[in-house]
Amino acid sequence: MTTDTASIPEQRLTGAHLLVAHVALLGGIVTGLLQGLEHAGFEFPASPYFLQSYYHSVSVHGVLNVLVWTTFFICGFLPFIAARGYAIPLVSLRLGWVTFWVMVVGLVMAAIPLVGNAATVMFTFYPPLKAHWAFYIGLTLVVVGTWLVTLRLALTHRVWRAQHPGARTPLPSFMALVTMTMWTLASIGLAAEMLFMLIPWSLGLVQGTDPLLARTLFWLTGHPIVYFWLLPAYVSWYMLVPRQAGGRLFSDPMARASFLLFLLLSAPLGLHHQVADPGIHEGWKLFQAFLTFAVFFPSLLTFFNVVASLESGARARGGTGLVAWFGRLPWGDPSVAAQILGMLMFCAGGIGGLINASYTVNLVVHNTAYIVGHFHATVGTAVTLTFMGISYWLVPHLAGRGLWSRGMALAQSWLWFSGMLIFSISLHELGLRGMPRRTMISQAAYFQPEWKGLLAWVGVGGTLLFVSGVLYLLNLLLTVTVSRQPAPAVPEFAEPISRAEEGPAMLDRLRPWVVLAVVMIIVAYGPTLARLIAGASFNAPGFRVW
Ligand code: HAS
Ligand code: CU
Repeated sequence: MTTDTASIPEQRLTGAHLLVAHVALLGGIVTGLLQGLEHAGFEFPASPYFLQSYYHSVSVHGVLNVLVWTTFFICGFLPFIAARGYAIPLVSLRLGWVTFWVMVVGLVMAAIPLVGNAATVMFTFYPPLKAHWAFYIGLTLVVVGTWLVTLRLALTHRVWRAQHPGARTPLPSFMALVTMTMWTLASIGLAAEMLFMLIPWSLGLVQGTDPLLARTLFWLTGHPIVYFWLLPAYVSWYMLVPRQAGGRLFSDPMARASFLLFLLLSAPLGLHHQVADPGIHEGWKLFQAFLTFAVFFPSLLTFFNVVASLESGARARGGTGLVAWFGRLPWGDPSVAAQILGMLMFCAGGIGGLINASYTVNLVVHNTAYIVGHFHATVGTAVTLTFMGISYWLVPHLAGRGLWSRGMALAQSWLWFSGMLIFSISLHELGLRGMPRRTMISQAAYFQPEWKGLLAWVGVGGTLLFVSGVLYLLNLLLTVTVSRQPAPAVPEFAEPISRAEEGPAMLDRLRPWVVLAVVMIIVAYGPTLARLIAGASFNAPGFRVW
């Protein structure tokens, strides 16, 4: 199904994205360690030359981890996978490099105020917190870069289609294209918030802003962004891990259906982040709460399909029994182990998401440490540990040298998983005991004695995660610099048991689904946005509080 089509220059482009991603991750784990230790009772080492406050740290941590690490990894990984799926080179390497530099220029623009404490506004940058204009313009450029990635995939798709009329799109390429299309569509909310509200406001062109309208536009993109992080991990779970485990993909049509459902259902449900916001009608909040439960289904399809595929691999390796086969997966392969541990954590993290989404229960957990526990299990483990598992074959491939140490990689994966169990469970429980999120908690006047024991565990978990992160980065660094091992082969894609041709041709179309997705967004958001825009009052002054 695959041939190695990635030329050396194309590989360099992938490598460049991964390099930026990993530098960001380094900053993310250092700040994470300091925050975990602060929770455990150590004094936060604020300094005018480094991190000026706990909140400065949280802003840097959030932006580097969930915006930079994820986005740059994805924009390197998905085109790589798409090209292998199509078995032709992607069009215009030049467009690829222009895209990369647009994103890097944007990143540097955003990073200067961020590091300089002029954008201490968290990764959600809710107004009336106000950042330096370069932060908003920089992030907007990064988003524009992601649109160009979509464009490059779409142009390649056209070339491939002309050469293969009537054939089904290779599944990995289809998944990459659907993921980028979903994201491009969903990022319209963020683009509107930036262009019409935050950028003119930060440049002083308008005096005030409307926080509720800004938040609503933000979450129109802010929810689907979590699936922009998740779906590339799903690509690996469907297309690569089953093959790495010696098995086959259970069903191609079911996998396509799952991705198309994400295209339809990712965007029209961001209001589940605003259940506690006044000024939005409960009817629409409830409607979007139902849609949130609907987007659970493509993940259920994924669960079923991926478990069945893994089982086929484990049984081929001699696994037996109803559940005992699970032990027969190639647990000694760090790339596989990391990703299966990520899947296991996602079972818990995803169920936590359903709790968040349960309208009235959301009022109990909203803005508490519970949410921090949730997203460290999802983006912090399901996604991040999967990306680490992918790096364990991708980086050696790009570098042309074998992984420096498999043992260290295995230890790192288990350490991340166990550190995160401790960290995330403690935060969930602290949230249920009423501890707020995004707070320098050891300084809070309302500090509750019953939080103390659990907070120590947050420090322990955070430290284990830091050690694991350092082992990961060190292993990759040694791989690209001193490893003498021969470069490994890239894992082939899993062959499906149930093939694309067995499903309806509709599952290989994109345009009708995009139209339907737009209609869904208009139905779910139209009335609320129309009312908020009609009644908008741009009178909130900006604040710089830290
Ligand atoms: Fe979430 C808040 C609801 C998924 C990330 N979420 C957040 C925030 C982040 C985040 C970052 O409804 C905080 C934003 C902020 O700063 O305020 N989330 C959900 C729901 C899902 C969900 C219903 N979230 C994610 C994913 C994320 C992510 C994925 C990142 C990648 N989330 C919410 C809500 C809030 C929220 C509310 C707002 C809370 C508030 O009040 O602020 C669902 O998509 C989850 C469905 C998935 C599952 C898991 C299925 C399991 C699978 C694993 C397969 C396992 C295998 C191996 C194959 C139910 C697919 C196992 C093998 C065996 C043999 C067992
Ligand atoms: Cu959400």
